Amino acid sequence: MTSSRMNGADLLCETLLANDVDMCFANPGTSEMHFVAALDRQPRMRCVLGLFEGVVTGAADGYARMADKPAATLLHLGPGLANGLANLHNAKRARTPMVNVVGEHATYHLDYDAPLHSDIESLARPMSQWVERAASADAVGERTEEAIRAAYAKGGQIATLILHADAAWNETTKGVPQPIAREAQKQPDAALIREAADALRAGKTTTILVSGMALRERELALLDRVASKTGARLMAQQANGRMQRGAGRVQVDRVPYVIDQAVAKFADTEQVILISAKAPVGFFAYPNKPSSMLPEDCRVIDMVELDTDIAAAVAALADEIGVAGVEPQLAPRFTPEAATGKLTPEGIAVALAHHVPADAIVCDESVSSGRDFFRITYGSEPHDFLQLTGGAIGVGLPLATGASIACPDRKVVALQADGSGMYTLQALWTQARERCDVVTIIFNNRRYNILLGELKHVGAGAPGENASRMLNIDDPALDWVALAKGMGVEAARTDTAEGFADLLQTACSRPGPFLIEALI
Ligand SMILES: Cc1ncc(C[n+]2csc(CCOP(=O)(O)OP(=O)(O)O)c2C)c(N)n1
Ligand SMILES: [Mg+2]
Repeated sequence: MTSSRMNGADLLCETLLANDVDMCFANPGTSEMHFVAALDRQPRMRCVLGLFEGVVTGAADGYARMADKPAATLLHLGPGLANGLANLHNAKRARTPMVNVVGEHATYHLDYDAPLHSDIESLARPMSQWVERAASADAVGERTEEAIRAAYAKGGQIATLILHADAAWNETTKGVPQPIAREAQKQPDAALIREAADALRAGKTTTILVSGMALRERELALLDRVASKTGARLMAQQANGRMQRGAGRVQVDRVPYVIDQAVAKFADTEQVILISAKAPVGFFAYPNKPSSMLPEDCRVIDMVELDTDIAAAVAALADEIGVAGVEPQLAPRFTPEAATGKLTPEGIAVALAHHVPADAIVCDESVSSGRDFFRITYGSEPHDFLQLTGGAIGVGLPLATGASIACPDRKVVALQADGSGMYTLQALWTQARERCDVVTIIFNNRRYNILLGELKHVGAGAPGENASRMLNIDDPALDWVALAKGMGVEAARTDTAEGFADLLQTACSRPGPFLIEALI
């Protein structure tokens, strides 16, 4: 592309590409037409359409978690952005880097209060760490560079660039952009590493609680050796963006979701060392239960700041402790005995342990059905595990779609609760269109099962007529096979453990999207 013919939209596209952002998940409108035209002139940019903005932002999240680099999204003014916010919230919680481009009216059109006009900044800010406008074609390049820098900063952030239509369509005087120099990650703070090491050597009951980049295979192996040497317990945060697990890797448990179980886990913990993790708190408050899961006098050492090079910090801690000669304890390949009879969540987990292929990506939004998954699959083939991170349901199917687009050679298995799946089921259409290699398992219990439990936990008693109608989704029953087929995804249904194992094995051994409706 020659600079003389570039408009602001071209400059945006070229700036993204110059910085290796070559994936754009989109749902455009009129104000973004010049950006769409610019994408058309630049075949190096891959564009994937989502039929709802929650699919767009969730897919961008899944993509970045696997690609370790941001995708761009294209969203239509305030309402388009607003439709995508819940999954931006999840992405923010996962520390996913992302560059959102939100179209906006031409600068001079704002005065007319046209129907789609809204306060975009106010919508963007809660779910974005960086929000700016590009109001002229010449400003677009610099703003885009700032957005990319912001996306990579502090371990991964959401950057939202508001692009005025006239900034997109006017010609720019700027030339073809060069890649920007990104800020280097901070080296670990030697004093903090020493403080953590001293604590580990103090003979106290200690948990090393990890998340983020500390959940990669190599870092977990090092931390396991640190834990073995010092007698500490290694544990993962309850919800994590990405975790490497399975046979040949360290077996790491997560903080339980259920408050009583979590409090019990930490009951005699005297110290917690946080590595890229947060001190554990209840997902919600419950009457007469604590908000923090840690005992009151538990010492908390936060070993790394957000923008620290986590791999370097873990290596420094291992050095300081001295782990030479300590072998990591790696999970052996292990498959539980095959399940039989009526299909249960446990039976599904057993089949996963048998049939999920090596190097798969497992995306988990199984909500109440997935609680035994870890225990049963420690010895499954090694895989990456991506989770719902911000509690805003409706990320599972988009997440799997984005992960598959980032890693087309790997099988993706989506564990999807039925109620949550209905939020963004349009992702199945994108999977079919992009030929994504995704096996979706719908845990069809025909209810918001977790909420039936929560009703009890908050002390509200048994559900009556109105409560039942808000927690059961069985009338009419959703036909997931028909829904999937309607969007171009092959599907089948089963209610037995044997039938499920057969379907899973078949689905895992053929390419392309497939959905299994598991009646549990
Ligand atoms: C965006 C959003 N809306 C609503 C909720 C409240 N909520 C939590 S779980 C849930 C239903 C879960 O049902 P399902 O996905 O079928 O999982 P199950 O509990 O049956 O395992 C709802 C509505 C939420 N967490 N996020
Ligand atoms: Mg359900």
